[in-house]
Amino acid sequence: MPMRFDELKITNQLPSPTGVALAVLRLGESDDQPMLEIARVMQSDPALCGRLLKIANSASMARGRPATSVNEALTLLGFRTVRSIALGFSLVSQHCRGPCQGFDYNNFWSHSLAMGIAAQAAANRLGGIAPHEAFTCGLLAQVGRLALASVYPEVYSEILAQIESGNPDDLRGLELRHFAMDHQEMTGALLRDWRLPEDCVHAVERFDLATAAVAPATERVLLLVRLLQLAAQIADACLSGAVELSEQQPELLSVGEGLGIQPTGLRELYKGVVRDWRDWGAIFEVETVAAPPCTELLERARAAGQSAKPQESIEDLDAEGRLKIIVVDDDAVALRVLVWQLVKAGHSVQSAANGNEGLSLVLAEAPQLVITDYQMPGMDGAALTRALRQTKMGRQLYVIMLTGSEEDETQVEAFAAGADDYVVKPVRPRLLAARLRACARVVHLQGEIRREKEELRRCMAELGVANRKLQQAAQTDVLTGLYNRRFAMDCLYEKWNESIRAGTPLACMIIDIDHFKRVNDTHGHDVGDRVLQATAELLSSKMRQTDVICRLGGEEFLVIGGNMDAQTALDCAERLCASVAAQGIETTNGHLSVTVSIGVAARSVSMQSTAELLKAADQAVYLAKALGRNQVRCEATLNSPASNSALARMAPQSYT
Ligand code: GH3
Ligand code: MG
Ligand code: MG
Repeated sequence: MPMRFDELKITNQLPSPTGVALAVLRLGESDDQPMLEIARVMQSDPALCGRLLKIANSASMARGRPATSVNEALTLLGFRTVRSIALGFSLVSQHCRGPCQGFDYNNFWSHSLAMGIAAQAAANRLGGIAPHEAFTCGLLAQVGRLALASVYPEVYSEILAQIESGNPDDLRGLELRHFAMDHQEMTGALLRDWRLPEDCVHAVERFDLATAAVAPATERVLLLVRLLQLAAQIADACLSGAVELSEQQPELLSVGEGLGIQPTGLRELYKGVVRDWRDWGAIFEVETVAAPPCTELLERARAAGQSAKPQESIEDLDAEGRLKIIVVDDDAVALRVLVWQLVKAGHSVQSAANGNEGLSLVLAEAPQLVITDYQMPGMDGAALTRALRQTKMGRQLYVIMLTGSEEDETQVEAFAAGADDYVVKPVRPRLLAARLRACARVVHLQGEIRREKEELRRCMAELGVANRKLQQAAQTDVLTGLYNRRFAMDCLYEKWNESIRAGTPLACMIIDIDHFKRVNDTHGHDVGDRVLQATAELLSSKMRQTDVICRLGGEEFLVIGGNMDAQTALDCAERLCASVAAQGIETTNGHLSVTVSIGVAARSVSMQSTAELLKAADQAVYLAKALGRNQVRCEATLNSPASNSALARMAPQSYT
């Protein structure tokens, strides 16, 4: 029997952001959030902070000095981008694998990430749509597929197998047949649930439909739809392993043209996307499959038996300021002279006789400086530098280009390829020494930045752990391990607002142990404590995971049932009441048993606040006590004649 979205939501199997991502999402919409508040929230998740820093410093984002703190990353990226990243990262990390066997989770995220990056790059180019918005839309444009795979793992697996084996029905057709809902609709529902902008929701709901053009939509939505269609095509190309766009993607070229992007522009855009996709893939821990030339070379070097081991980062200078250098030159004599000069100056030097050999050696050895000749047969100095700059290690390298002439054009080309400096041949020793000092200063500074970053990361990790512990302690009741009263009140307030916003029911119950004072008086306080613990354990074991149970104080507990109506709460309370009465508790004074009285209340339209809801539950407990204890009462029974006379016999008292 197919379920509706809100029913599916209760199953708790739908993908949803958690932890810090959820907190960041709740901080709101605008870019003028107080930075300190956002940074405070973010810092409780060191892993997320680390990734943010990486993204802020990634090739497509970095401007000048690298960001070394969360605050800087926030300023650089803007709150809304950070919000998208947190959301994406939270989803990817929770759903990088799952129960649906036929669903390729990694492929899904790899494609989604490429779509996000492509949509962002296209939005950057075209204007009209904020790039962070395009990124979120692209990343999540097909999240409904993940949701269906999560909720219906077996059936979805079968559907995917049917498509593989050539079932003429398309994926959406099969989804509709089995779930009365297709993944586009599911995507829309999820994005709406996460409160993403309505335009984004409309766009993801229709980007993949043949009817996209027919369904009425605003200009902005139509533009977003086109961006997503382009992004989907680009993502397909990325996953096919294409390093560059070719005529083999005529469909892609024509979608690009529809958006006014000419083939050359599109090729440029694609290159950028592939680069960012690989960078971000590493950050999000999603596999990306393209094989750019440098990886191939690395593989070749490995196959040739060299111990190619690309290193994460370059080591700092050693104590004497000695640099680890690789020199690449096809001119054997010039090479020997230069190596000799460098060794004499105290550096550690290795050499290669051509570009390809040089690339393999650099990737394997991770030096601090590469000095390469510009003009070489095969891979020249510029190509070598460009290939190096595509690798993580190569981006941090200092590269000096040896040029044959001082002509402007040659130097401009050397810098364009990514060189940090140049030296004109023949190399004059004093000039080279001066250049090396500049290089040493940069290497040293890089080392400092890296150490600061590591220190910061370590501090953030410690802070995160301490924060989490503190937060947990501040929310927990020590005796029972349940949430405490403070948490209960915050949580009730949140659920109250959520229930009003979403128009869903909300119930709560106050559970009070009967004649508990007698337990203390008869058996002592320790036994009383044991009874409290055992009752708390029983209550938690009987509730749904989504219900929140807390100790209000003394021998009183509160259960908050989000999305729970009055009748469900009553049934549940009856079961709890019977379970407690039936439970025997092992104590140092032998076997004991207790009973509870439960007051149930549900939010009604006439109620103005959580205080009124609690008061109704409190009065219902009071009534249960008056009517003889070991029973459940709800607010609706409060004004019956029987209850009025029972209440009249009781002394005024409150149970909260
Ligand atoms: P009723 O059925 O009307 O609820 O009677 P009662 O005895 O349960 O209620 P009353 O409020 O009179 O007594 C509650 C007792 O709970 C009094 C207090 O000493 C005891 N108490 C409160 N906190 C703790 C605790 O942490 N440990 C123990 N052992 N007893 C506690
Ligand atoms: Mg009591
Ligand atoms: Mg009490």
